[in-house]
Amino acid sequence: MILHEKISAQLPAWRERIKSLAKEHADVVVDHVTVGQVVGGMRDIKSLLTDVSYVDPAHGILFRGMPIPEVLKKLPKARGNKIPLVGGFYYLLMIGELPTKEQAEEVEAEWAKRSEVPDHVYKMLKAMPKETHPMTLFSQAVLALQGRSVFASRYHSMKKDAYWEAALEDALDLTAKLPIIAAYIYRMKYFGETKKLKYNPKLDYGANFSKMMGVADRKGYAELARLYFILHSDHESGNVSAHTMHLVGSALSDPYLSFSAALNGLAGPLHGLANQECLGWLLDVYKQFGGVPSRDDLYKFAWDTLNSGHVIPGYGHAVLRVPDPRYMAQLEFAKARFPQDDLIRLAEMVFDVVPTVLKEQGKAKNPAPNVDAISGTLQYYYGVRDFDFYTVLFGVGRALGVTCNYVWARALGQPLERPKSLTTKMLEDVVAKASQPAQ
Ligand code: CMX
Repeated sequence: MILHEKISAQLPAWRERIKSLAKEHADVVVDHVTVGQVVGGMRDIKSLLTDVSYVDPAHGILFRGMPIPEVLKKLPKARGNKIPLVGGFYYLLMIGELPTKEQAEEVEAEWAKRSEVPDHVYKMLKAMPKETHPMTLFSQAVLALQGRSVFASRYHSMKKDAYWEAALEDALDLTAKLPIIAAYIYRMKYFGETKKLKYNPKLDYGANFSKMMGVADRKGYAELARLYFILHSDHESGNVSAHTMHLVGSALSDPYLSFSAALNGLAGPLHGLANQECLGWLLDVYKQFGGVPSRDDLYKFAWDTLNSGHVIPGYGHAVLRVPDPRYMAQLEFAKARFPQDDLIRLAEMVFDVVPTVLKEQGKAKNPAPNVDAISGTLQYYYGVRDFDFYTVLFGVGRALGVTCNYVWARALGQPLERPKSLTTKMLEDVVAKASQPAQ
């Protein structure tokens, strides 16, 4: 298939580049590590390698070097739609080149062929207690597919050079099944529906997802689904979900094991769970003031949140230092389609007021909105109002980026990840030594 051919063609040159770096330049210093970084979550230490995406602190995410507006403009679209085909975007992430419409459709067709979810996954999901969090169900469903891993089944018979081909098979099989799995979790958990879902090969990834979700405005929601999956796909390699996928994959655990682990990281409140908290915060404002409040009331509400010891969800970022372009793309999507919606007007007002409040407080390094500040609001507009489901949507998108990274990590022979740790005493000794006057 097309992705296989294209990667094969690119591989010799990539392998040469990595070999040269590893063999001829291994001692060149890239970065230095401070005590603050060791005790502070390894923040900003330059120690991961990926070509799939890069987060520029001053501009935001670049997918294969392309900013979001360019991605949305240049990638092929299904007739009558404004948001690109997810299949074409996957091609871009995997291959690093813009696909033609035929190439995008080839990936879409590949997904349709591989989309069927085996019976035991449905049975397992149905057997879980009603109160199980949808992210737990999602992660379990991915794990339940692990028995189908081509990578795991070929592991003992294939050479290292061929790992990536098995990984690509798993990447396509896994991403193909996620719309059904996510939509099934939604229909089962919130509507008690347990009928198996079917992927329609005549529809693309986004349209299939929209149809299976059963939202009223199927066409509008298909556009949102495409946008949402594209925007949430990748954010370089250091964020918790991408890093988890990379770390677990570095042990040669197959893509199912690795992605299930990544989802467990995504389920954390400081990562993917934040989107549900953001919408909750907006709705709290809306409820408290019986509608969109005045700027002054919102200003006070934001300060009350901070004074009560809470963060303002959806604002701030570990790397970005500007408004997140993923936030901007979603805001533009909403303003082009439903500018008068109360929650969108409120989200815009929050964008105006909260950065001022955070700047006055003087703690957050970036007082601007991140991707999560508005994503739930858009789902809410289309009638998907079960907050705890939102991270599942994030997970479907995130699979696109992390599986590309997994395939390339195997293709380029990335080794087992194993940083070194110190004890507190050792770190104190480092500090004591550094503070001694030079002899
Ligand atoms: N509201 C209140 N305080 C905030 C804040 C916010 N939105 N963002 C940062 N701060 C505070 C931090 O809590 C920290 O306080 P302490 O020094 O008391 O610990 C201080 O400002 C410095 O933090 P930072 O270096 O600017 O930010 P971090 O890299 O530590 O954290 C993030 C980044 C996203 C976790 C943080 O901004 C935050 O908690 N935001 C709200 C939750 C959120 O939106 N999460 C989604 C992130 C996107 C994603 O990964 O999905």
